[in-house]
Amino acid sequence: MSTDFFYSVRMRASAGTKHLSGAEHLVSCNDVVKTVYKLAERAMTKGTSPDKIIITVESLQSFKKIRHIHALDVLAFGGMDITACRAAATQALLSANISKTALDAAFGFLDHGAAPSGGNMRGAIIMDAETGARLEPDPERGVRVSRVDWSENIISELEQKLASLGLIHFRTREALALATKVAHAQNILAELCWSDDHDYVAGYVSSRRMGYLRLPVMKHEGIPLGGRVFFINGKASDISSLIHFLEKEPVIITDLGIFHKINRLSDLNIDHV
Ligand code: WAQ
Ligand code: MG
Repeated sequence: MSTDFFYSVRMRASAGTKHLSGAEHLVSCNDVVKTVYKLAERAMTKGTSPDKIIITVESLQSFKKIRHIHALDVLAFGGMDITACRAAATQALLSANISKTALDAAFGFLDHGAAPSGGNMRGAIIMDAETGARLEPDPERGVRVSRVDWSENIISELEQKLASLGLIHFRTREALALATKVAHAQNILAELCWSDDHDYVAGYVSSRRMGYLRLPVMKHEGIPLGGRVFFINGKASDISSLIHFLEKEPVIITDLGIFHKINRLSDLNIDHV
């Protein structure tokens, strides 16, 4: 697909210093105005009235091609408590060649607030999958994934398939898009994530090979901490092109994977992960 007529339309709403909502779509020039309206509406209907809404429209003309990718398969765990979810996450990540040292470091950061000043980062940690060293240039901010969107043609099927697994929150759709882009980066072996919202305890572990393992309880209710860790096996010298891909290069998800429900850890056939 030519990108001559593609734009990124991004919205950020805030009240004082508090971030209220944000979203981004990649659309053809014909849909820019419609999308600006849609995002303004979303900003205005989130409960708290924003002091400020910033909508940015950027041409993607400098990118010769928009990359089209397939969504990760979704494997949704049900009926599991925090201990079982974390055990499943650990087992899956070990099988993706993340070391125990790196895993312990990653869980520690997400449990205690990954920003050096305390609290959540806005973006993600990039971690050496072997040593657990943090490689993101700005550990306070982290790396912000953007420029990824669902093709309009598959949105309704996506929503239907997620709903068939009982997943109806917009967060799942957005996290699956983000995880799909991340899993397509060179050097990234896997991702670990859970929400920083105190009333949203779900998270996931993902990679291109194992898909999106949706874990319903990755932390205790009421904890306002979470984050994302991208585990890499590359050298520090590759970091800037990795960050460029994650933050800047446009990617559209044009096809869906399979959607499965999993009820026990043993249903996850780790040999095939
Ligand atoms: N790029 C990189 N990291 C990000 C981004 C981004 N665009 N957005 C958020 N983060 C990091 C940041 O450290 C946040 O503190 C953390 O991730 C969590 O963000 O139902 O809601 O938006 O299947 O709270 C996962 C389960 C929910 C969804 C994830 O994340 C499901 C979620 P939140
Ligand atoms: Mg959040």
